[in-house]
Amino acid sequence: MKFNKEVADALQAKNLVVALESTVIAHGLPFPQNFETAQNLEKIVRENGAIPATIAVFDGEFCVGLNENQIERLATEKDIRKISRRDLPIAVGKKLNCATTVAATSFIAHRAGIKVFATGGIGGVHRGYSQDVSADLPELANTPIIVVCSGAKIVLDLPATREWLETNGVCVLGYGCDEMPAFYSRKSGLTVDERVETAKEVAEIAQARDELNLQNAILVTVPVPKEFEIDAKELEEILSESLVLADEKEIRGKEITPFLLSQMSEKSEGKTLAANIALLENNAEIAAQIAVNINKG
Ligand code: PSU
Ligand code: MN
Repeated sequence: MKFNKEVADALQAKNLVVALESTVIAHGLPFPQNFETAQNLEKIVRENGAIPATIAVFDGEFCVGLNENQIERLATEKDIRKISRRDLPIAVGKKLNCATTVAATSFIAHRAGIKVFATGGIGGVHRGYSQDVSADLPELANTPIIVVCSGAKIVLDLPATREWLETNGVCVLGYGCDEMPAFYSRKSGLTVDERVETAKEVAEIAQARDELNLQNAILVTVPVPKEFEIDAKELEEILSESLVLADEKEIRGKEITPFLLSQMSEKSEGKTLAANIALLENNAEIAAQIAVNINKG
């Protein structure tokens, strides 16, 4: 594991570090928005009093905290592999360059001693193909970290994903909301386990989790900022068209999300992309505030 100096110092002094995911940069957003967003997320974490640690793998080394050149490589190079837990030995053994999913980022961040991790949407149970369950879910069930997100990726079966989290002991908090957000939409009809209003409450709940020695993640779900929300009906339309297309082209497994995201962005004239960036930025801000409050506790 390789820490950049800033992250190493920040972890040693206190624990004012927020982990950031890299798959969203390499495979979730198009260039150049991916590069700009990755840099902005780091800036937002800093402005809110914490140190950002974007996590990725270069030459088979787990990098915790990247330099600008590494972020640029993630945003531009074509052969960056999207890796989940199952790929970790391959990434290290074959000295690959990789972007880490929520599962792989959580794995590395937790082992680095980082307590808070911000992302856009977690993986989950796929629609119409319920054998495809993202490795994000079992990772969250077994990693005591705080993940700040806007729910699960919209392309998934959200009710099935919600059930999975409940069965497997992942505590789902609604940050200023009573329903679990549905990524681009603020509502899903699905409940959260508790509504919270402040970063301080999240820090207190996380502290209690640790005292109870529970090994599950806490999922802090934050709705997309209102002005970027996309009407659920409008979204459903473009999503089902994109799903049909994916099926026709026989796109499966880890290729499916990047394909659907780019299709939806095209069909919505960039609205889904703008919403995705807005929620990522908002989540980074809240994650930093949570990190600050954990350190006050
Ligand atoms: N949510 C998005 N875009 C993404 C992802 C999530 O809006 O690119 C990524 C995350 O890295 C997540 C991964 O961990 O997709 C899950 O992929 P899979 O379903 O293949 O496990
Ligand atoms: Mn999957």
